[in-house]
Amino acid sequence: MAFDPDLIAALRAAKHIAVLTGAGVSAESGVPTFRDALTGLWAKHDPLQLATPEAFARDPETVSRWYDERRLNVLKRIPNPGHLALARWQHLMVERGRTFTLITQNVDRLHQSAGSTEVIEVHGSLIEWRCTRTGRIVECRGPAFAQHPMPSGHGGVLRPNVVWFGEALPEEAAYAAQHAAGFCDVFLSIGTSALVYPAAGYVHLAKSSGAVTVEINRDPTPATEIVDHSMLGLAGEIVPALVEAWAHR
Ligand code: BJW
Repeated sequence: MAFDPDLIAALRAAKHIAVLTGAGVSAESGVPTFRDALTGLWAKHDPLQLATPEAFARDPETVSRWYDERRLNVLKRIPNPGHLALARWQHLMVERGRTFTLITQNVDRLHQSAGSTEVIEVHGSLIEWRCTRTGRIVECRGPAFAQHPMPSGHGGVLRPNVVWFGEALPEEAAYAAQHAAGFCDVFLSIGTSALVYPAAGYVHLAKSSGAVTVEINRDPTPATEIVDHSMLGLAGEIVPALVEAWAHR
C-alpha cells in the first residue's frame, strides 16, 4: 500500500500522535456499527433511539436486554489487525520517547484486549454497569442477566455505564481527549462517522491547533473535507500498513 510521503514524514517527526477511533474499527471484529444496516442482533432496534436516558426511563426492559445482548456479543469478540496495529504503534512510540494517545468512542474494550494502554473511553464501557441509585459501578463479564432491568442489590437497577445522547461525557476522559487533540502533532480519525459531538469536534480542534489531520474510513464523512490526508478503505487493512510504513526506515 502506498502512502503520501508527506504524511509518513509528518508521522515520523511527530512527538505526540493522537488517534480517535469509532465503531468502524471494531466492525471487522464482528461488532455492529451504529449507522450500518440493522442486521442480526440489531434488526429489531434503531440504536440511535435506544441510546438515550428517555428510552431507558420509558422501556427499561428492552434497553437493558439490548445492552446485555451487546455485552455478551463483545465478550466473544477478539481484536482485529486494526486494533493490534494501534497497540503496536503506541508501544513503539513510547519506546522512542514519544507519546501516543488513543481516544475511543467504542464501548467494547477491544483496544485494551489488543494491548493498548491508558485508553480514553469517552463514551464509557459496555462491560461496566452502574446502579441507578448509588452510582456504584460493577464489571459484568458473566452470563446473561437473570432479569431486565437487573436489580443492583443497592435499591436501584443496573444500567450500562455508557454515555447516552444528552448525557455529559465522563469529565476526566473529556478533558484528556480535548487536551490530546489540542496538543498533538498529528491527529487521526479512524472508523468514525464524525457525526456525534463532542468527539466529532476533536479533529477540528486538532486542525485549528496546527496538527496534521488524517482520516481513515470506509466511506467519506463530514471530516473528509477538512482533513489533510483522507484514506478510504478498511481500518483493518490501512492501519497495519500505515504503522508498518511509519516503523520501516
Ligand atoms: C469503517 C469500517 C471499516 C465501517 N474500516 N471504517 C454539537 C452539535 C450538534 C449536536 C450536538 C453537539 N453537542 C452535543 C450534541 C448532541 C449529541 C450529538 O452529537 N448529536 C448528533 C447526533 C448530532 N451529543 C451528545 O448528546 C453527547 N453529549 C453531550 O454533548 O452532552 C452535553 C452535556 C453537557 C453537560 C451536561 C449534560 C449534557 C453524548 C453523545 C453520546 C453518544 N453515545 C453513543 C452511544 C454509546 C452507548 C452505546 O454503545 O450504545 O455513542 S451514540 C453512538 O454514536 C455511540 C458511538 O460511540 C457514537 C459515534 O458513532 P461511530 O463510532 O462514529 O459509529 P457509526 O456507526 O456512526 O459510524 C461507523 C463509521 O465507520 C462509518 O463512518 C463507516 O463508514 C465506518 N466504517 N466499517 C473503516 N471496516
